[in-house]
Amino acid sequence: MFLQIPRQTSYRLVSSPAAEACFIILYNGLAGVGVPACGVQSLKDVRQDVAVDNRGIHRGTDVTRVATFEIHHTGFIDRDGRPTQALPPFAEDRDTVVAFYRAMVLTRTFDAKAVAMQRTGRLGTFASSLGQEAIAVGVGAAMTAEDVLLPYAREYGAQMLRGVTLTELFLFWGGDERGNDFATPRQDFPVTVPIATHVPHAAGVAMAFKLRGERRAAVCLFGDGATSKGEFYEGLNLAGVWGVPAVFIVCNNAWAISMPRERQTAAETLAQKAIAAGVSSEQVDGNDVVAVHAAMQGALARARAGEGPHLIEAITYRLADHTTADNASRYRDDEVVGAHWQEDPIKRVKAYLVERLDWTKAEEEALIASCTAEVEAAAEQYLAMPPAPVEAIFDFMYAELPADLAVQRGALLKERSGRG
Ligand SMILES: Cc1ncc(C[n+]2csc(CCOP(=O)(O)OP(=O)(O)O)c2C)c(N)n1
Ligand SMILES: [Mg+2]
Repeated sequence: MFLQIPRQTSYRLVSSPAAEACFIILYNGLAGVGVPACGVQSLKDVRQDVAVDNRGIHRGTDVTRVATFEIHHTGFIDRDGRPTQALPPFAEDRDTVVAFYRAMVLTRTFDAKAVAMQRTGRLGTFASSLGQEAIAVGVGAAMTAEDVLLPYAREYGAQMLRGVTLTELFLFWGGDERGNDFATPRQDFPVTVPIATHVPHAAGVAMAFKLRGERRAAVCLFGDGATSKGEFYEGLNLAGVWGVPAVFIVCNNAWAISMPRERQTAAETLAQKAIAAGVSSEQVDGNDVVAVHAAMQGALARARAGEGPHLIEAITYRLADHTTADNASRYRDDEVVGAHWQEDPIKRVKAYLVERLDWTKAEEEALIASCTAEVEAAAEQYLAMPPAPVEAIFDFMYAELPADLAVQRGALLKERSGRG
């Protein structure tokens, strides 16, 4: 079996002209699944070793390597805020890093307020993005206004950067569909609660851009659990075969509700799932906003240049419950969660800012105060809004309401007017 391979995973697929196909996976020159556990240093050795496999079955010696692939993992800033390698130019630009930091702090401030409002009966079930702020911000900041975002549920950091207001976000999480009718960006998709169903949509959106010759990209985010669903494979397959300008981001937060990552898929990395669809892919430190942003910039540039889709697996950790309807302490250790707080994406950007870009205490206090004021103002605006008219449940699904629903709509209005 393979062990966790943090930096770079290297595979060689070897086929056999013999009746039964032979499938060998090697890691850094060492034999993996299905191969005798001796060191395999070269293709020549492979040929000798595969004559008889570890169950004594003859596999043939005349084999040809038909495909190779590698998954690379990139990180730039470690958990203490220290650069681990030469940084991309944007990471040396103070204004850019401060903008990332503010967006991440704003996300977390909104998050805390949303949880508090749910707990006090003023918001619906809410999916926290605690610990995942670097992904949404790194992605959202790389997009242009013309691109289209297809989010899952935890990416309001990206939605905010694209112009969705905090009031709209509160409305949505309060169960009010007006929260999805963004003033801007008009063509972005709303939160997609059904897991992975928006992956084929993203391929379709990107296909439209390609057909029209527009230099735009569809950007689709989803979780690790989504990569175990059919729609994920179908969407990736379409994107790969059509060669469309789409970027897929897997927010690998190690959990799908109570299902740990290792129990829902045997794949060694989630990035490698794209390879079978002919889609290039990579893995990044999802707690490092610089790594996420750099990967996104590259993927978007290639998509716009007509070089097709790309998938980024961003490794992070869900620090909160799955949603406010969950109690994660029933299925995971607080100690493990505590250890993951060391990876906090906000803490590390702050440390980087302080150490490298002279971020001051006064600037920090001003930033916190302005994020808090912004969130509080939006919450008040949301709470002050009169509820949507009840007949709105009929009004946005059809261009022309079917007769049976029109009857129900009329009956509802009559009943309500009767109540005075
Ligand atoms: C089609 C579908 N099946 C089941 C659910 C219930 N459900 C909601 S979130 C979730 C887990 C998703 O896990 P992952 O994709 O890793 O995203 P995360 O919530 O961890 O960010 C499930 C199964 C759903 N929303 N949609
Ligand atoms: Mg998950």
